[in-house]
Amino acid sequence: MDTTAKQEEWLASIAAAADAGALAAVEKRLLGPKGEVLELVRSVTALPKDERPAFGKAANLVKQAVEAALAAARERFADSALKSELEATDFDPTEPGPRRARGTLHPITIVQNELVDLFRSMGFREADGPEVESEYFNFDALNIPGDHPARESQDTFWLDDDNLLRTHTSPVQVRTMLRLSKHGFEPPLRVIVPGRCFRSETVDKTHEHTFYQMEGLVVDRGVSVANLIHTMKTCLRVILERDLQVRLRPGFFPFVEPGFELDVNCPFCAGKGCSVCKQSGWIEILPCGMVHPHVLREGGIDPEEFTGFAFGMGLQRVVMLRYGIDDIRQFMGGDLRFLQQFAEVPR
Ligand code: FA5
Repeated sequence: MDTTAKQEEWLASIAAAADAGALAAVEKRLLGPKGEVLELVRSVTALPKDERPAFGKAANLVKQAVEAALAAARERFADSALKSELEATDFDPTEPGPRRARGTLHPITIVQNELVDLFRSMGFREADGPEVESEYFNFDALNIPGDHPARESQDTFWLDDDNLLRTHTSPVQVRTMLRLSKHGFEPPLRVIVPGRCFRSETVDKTHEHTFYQMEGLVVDRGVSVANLIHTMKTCLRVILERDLQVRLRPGFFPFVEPGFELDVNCPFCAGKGCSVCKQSGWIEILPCGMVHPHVLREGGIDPEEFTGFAFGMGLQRVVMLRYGIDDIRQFMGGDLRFLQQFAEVPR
């Protein structure tokens, strides 16, 4: 059989196909189950043995040429189909694509990261605890029994009789001390606990139902109020990037003795009195104190041998002072115009 003539005939029928449908029909006729090209290849078995090698080789070359021509024709039709689709949709493929919007860190995260870095540089480590907390760790272990009036000041979201959404990060104090003493370790202990807290409060300019605190706890031999004040002042100076006036006044928390409230002079009115500081000229920012002996004992640490200090910083308040934000509701408001002002690239 003249394979060259056959090849020419088949290539011509491929070239003559006017569209993708016609090409598919040609392909079926040539390479389908009983296709003409395959029949040609198979016909080698009918030849005398000495003619087979030459014929087989020629038939395979024809098959390859047909396959290549079909592939090229398929591509041509695909290209022209895409082209006509593009023309119909008025799409300009040379235009640059849409720019992907880049997220930025939330201002609370920015300040929290800086605080964590600062406290790490002072030898603190980070600790964590559950947001769904037991009544025992949130209150009882912190020297706040069921009938204690201090419970009234922390309106609580109860989940059932024993569990609640933690109202502060202080429960992690006892959890951390217990973890340490359970394994036979002794202080020194220096931890910070950044975390989310919840209170069933009426939301206003300075109060949210969901807010962030950063707890700090230091336990060692001979820890004093002087260590506490120095640490707090260092922290505020670094994080607020200025020397604000601070004042320390007695504050009551059942889990510290003595307890303090560290206030800063209101930067929004320079202490004259405004709606942010509730006309007092001061913003309460850092409740703190010396860890109560009962709490050390709950954590498995001997209060005769060790003393400690603790603080519970309201993170939103620090962020508000740092950036001059006068309404806490902005943080959870989801307004991108507000959030994008703190454009810091995630690290
Ligand atoms: C406490 O939560 C104590 N656990 C703090 C503490 C820790 C005292 C260790 C002593 C030793 P207080 O309820 O004052 O204290 O809250 C601490 C800070 O959290 C407040 O100063 C305030 O900045 C912030 N905070 C409290 N409630 C809210 C709220 N509803 N919205 C936003 N911030 C709040």
